[in-house]
Amino acid sequence: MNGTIISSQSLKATVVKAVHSQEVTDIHTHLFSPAFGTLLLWGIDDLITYHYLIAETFRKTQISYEQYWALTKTEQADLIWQTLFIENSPISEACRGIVTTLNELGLDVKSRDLQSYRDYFASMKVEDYIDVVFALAQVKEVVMTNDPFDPAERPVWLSEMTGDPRFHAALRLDALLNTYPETGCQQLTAFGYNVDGSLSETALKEIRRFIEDWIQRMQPKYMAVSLPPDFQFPDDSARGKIIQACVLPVSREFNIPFALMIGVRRAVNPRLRLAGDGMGKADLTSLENLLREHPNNRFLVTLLSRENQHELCVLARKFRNLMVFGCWWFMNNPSIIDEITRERIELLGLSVIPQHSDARILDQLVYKWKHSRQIIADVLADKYQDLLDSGWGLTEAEIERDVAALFGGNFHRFVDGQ
Ligand code: HDL
Ligand code: ZN
Repeated sequence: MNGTIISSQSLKATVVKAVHSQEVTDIHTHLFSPAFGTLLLWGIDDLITYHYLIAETFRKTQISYEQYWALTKTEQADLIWQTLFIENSPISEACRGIVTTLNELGLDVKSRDLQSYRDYFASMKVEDYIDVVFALAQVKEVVMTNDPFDPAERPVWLSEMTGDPRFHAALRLDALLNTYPETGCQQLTAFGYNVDGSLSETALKEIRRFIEDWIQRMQPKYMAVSLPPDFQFPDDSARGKIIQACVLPVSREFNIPFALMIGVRRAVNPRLRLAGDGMGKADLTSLENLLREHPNNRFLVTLLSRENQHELCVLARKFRNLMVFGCWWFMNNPSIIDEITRERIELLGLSVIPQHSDARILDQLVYKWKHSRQIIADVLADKYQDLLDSGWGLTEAEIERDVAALFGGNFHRFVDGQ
């Protein structure tokens, strides 16, 4: 063994240092490189009007949906700030996150002076601010969520734009897979693909061509789709047929994993718009079928129900073509991050991707990673202490090696098919 064996006394400090100094690959975000212009959200008013805080504000005010959506973004932020930060303590995870971010940026959060925060961001250029945020959050690179059906995003990909190498693409297929009969088919026809509602052989070939065209254009790290809790596979639905005939073969041919994000029930309250999505416990038999019947496909999977997390770990023990990732959305809260990270380490060791940020606003990287690093460090310190208590010897270099795997190495090896 190379290096000095660390003592129990120095273990926690060693783990905290390794976790907080390790640059991370953030494998799922809704961020955009500057080439996408205003699609990249940043600054105090975008932070405050994040859909998580919108949902929380409605619980504390009597404003109607119509009145709220008629406000300007600044007026919405004023209302949220007054409601959740002034009239109430910002104690929820989404609120505390803004406090952490402002504090990490060196702003005086005790002043609660929203205008002073606005003045700070007004003085910032986004290209410079990306460097500030990536350095503060210790983020090496992020993976975006890229939708070829999005009318705002699509033209940027079709232009001769040059991306920022720190922003990787992910080809998001929700519109194709979840809305093919309603809208996907018509949109593909409009894009020049010879498809039809009955998914003839020609249509399936054309859908493969569409996916291949966007793989060539985006060079994505993976393809992704979010799925409802009642997702079935195999399945005679348009989604089941397109996954079977198009996505899985292309995934193998281009050596690009398929990310499944299962458990979302879209628009349970449509009047909340982006904040109106809900969740449900999934039947993981469909995922099991995919893993077993397609051993040469690789699947990144994250689930939205806390009640699904333990069985996901057991499935991952059965199928090495399953990579468990992140504490997604309603899972991304300290109590649940702690619980599921512990069970993942206990059942899967160091063969998981413990976290992603899901950041929609650039500045969120600062708090989402600071908060998660604290929890992951606590879990790892406890697990390493259990190991030392069993007589094992550990070096600082080995802890750094393990953390590097969790914070990017596992992702790159899985994506590269190693
Ligand atoms: O479907 C997804 O990728 C989700 O992450 C949604 O974008 C959701 O609105 C979200 O931002 N969750 O954090
Ligand atoms: Zn997301």
